[in-house]
Amino acid sequence: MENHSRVTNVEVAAILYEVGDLLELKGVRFKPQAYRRAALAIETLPENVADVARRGGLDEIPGVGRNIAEKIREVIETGSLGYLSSLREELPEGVQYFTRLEGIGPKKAIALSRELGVRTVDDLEAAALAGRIRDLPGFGEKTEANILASIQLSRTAKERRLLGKILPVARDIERRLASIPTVRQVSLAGSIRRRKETIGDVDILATSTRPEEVMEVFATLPGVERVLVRGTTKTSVVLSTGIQVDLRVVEEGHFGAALQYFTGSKEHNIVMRKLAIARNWRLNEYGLVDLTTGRAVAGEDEAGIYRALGLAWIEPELREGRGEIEAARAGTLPDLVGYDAIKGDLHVHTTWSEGAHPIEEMAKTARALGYEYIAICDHAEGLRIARGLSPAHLADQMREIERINRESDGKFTLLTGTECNIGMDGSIDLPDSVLADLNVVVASVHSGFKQSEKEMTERVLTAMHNDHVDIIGHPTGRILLSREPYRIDLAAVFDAAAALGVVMEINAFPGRLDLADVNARAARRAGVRFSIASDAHRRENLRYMEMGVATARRGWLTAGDIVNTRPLSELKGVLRL
Ligand code: DGT
Ligand code: CA
Ligand code: CA
Ligand code: ZN
Repeated sequence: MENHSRVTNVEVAAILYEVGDLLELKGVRFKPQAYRRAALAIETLPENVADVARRGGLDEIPGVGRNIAEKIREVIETGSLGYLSSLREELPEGVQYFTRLEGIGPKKAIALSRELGVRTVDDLEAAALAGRIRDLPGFGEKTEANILASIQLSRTAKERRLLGKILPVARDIERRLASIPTVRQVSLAGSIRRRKETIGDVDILATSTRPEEVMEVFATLPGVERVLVRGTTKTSVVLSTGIQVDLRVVEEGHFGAALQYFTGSKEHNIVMRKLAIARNWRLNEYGLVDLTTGRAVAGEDEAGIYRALGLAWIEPELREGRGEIEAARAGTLPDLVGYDAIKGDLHVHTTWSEGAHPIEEMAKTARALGYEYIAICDHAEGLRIARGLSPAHLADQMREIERINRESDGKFTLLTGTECNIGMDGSIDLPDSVLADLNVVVASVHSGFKQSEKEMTERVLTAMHNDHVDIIGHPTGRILLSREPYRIDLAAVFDAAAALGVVMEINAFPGRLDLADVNARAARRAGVRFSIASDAHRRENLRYMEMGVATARRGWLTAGDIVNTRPLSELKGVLRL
């Protein structure tokens, strides 16, 4: 494989998952789980697996033994895996898709494939509809009906995706639609406009003098794999990445009402509708209508809908039916932190540990984003898998950072720091004397997630009582769509954080968003201050900050709640730099 087409972690994971699936189909024991464990570890690896391989770190990845490491190297080098190809040849084509259907195990899947010669779920559905399954030995009419129902279910149950992955795709489509001359207005709607952490499907709204033309462009956009519904008011497509996108073209007079309705959330809209009903008005996607007079009260612009109901306009990030409408009525909505309010990033990795770019590259990109400072927080020794720094190595890094600062024009500052590891007993993997010399100490849990709630709470509290610890990194350890948060008494942690002045991180990495919106809101109520940090492992990741700000906004946070909205001069007081 060529250098420029290097495999992604997701691609490697997909291959390992398929090996696991096929081994299971063959009835092999234990190995399928091993492959899946390895796949999951790779999928959630914060660094490109090819980089890990290059420095010989593959077998340090949890779940990756010698044998699987070998396979991974083959995938990295050749882009494919011979073992997978031979497994595929042993089994009839298509079976792995059938076993993903509810109620179809390996035996049935193989029988269906062999007896009917079907290769795809579509073929299987056609066979079921033609009544060809009921006569197979061991099947019958009821099984046939169940298979049909499972196929339908698999089509409606949408997989959720990370906001950070989908937002750029959605914006690209939005831009393409906006560039059509007959298009007047375009907006994202639904969960993606609310910046929810995961997205079911993308909703887009537009107005145009020629709806058919807009739908034609939309249905034939590059990347569209399948058109699910095609009409002049609504068209739904599935992109080759499996993401569904719904476009609705509405009349200009209804745009505001439609935007309000399709932005949701459903919970928010239910409360809105109640307010309308109380006035004998009707609120739907076409407008707000006074039922007494039959006249439209609002509908053209979204703010008008809120105004007519006696409400301040509500930021989409707040529309979850969590008290925002009451606050809008009382005039107590928070002045949410703006996307442009961030002055620096307090958790950035470099090539000194597991990052892909050197300090100066990260600094350059951060400057281009308009930041005043970033804190270089590479891992410390305790995290072997991430090539953590020894105290001596860290001292070298500090000297390097001081040198760069000395040679800079003074408009941008690199802060020294660490993302140290919180051990099982709450200990920190750097001596106090080293911590004392650093500007920013982020401490995070990276292992031992299975501790009891009591143990984990004690562990984190112990770390927080270390005077040198400034920030707790990704405080619940969750990985979206794959790992639950560890058990911890967050209320106790937040109370202690407020009392001790320890800052809670909102980690902006798309798979983390940790603290989550609701947790951040609870922490704010407890008087906690926050850092929003990208946890960048490469230059481009610095842009993940936006997802962290979105999470903060969904947690009702203001700029004053967030330490890195302060200029460097003030940050020094806040973090005891
Ligand atoms: P998602 O796609 O699962 O991430 O979440 P949403 O919120 O984008 O949900 P979606 O795509 O099903 O619908 C988009 C918006 O349309 C939703 O946020 C609110 C509105 N909507 C959809 N169905 C209903 C409904 O049955 N009742 C009400 N009140 N609103 C609905
Ligand atoms: Ca949606
Ligand atoms: Ca939708
Ligand atoms: Zn980190």
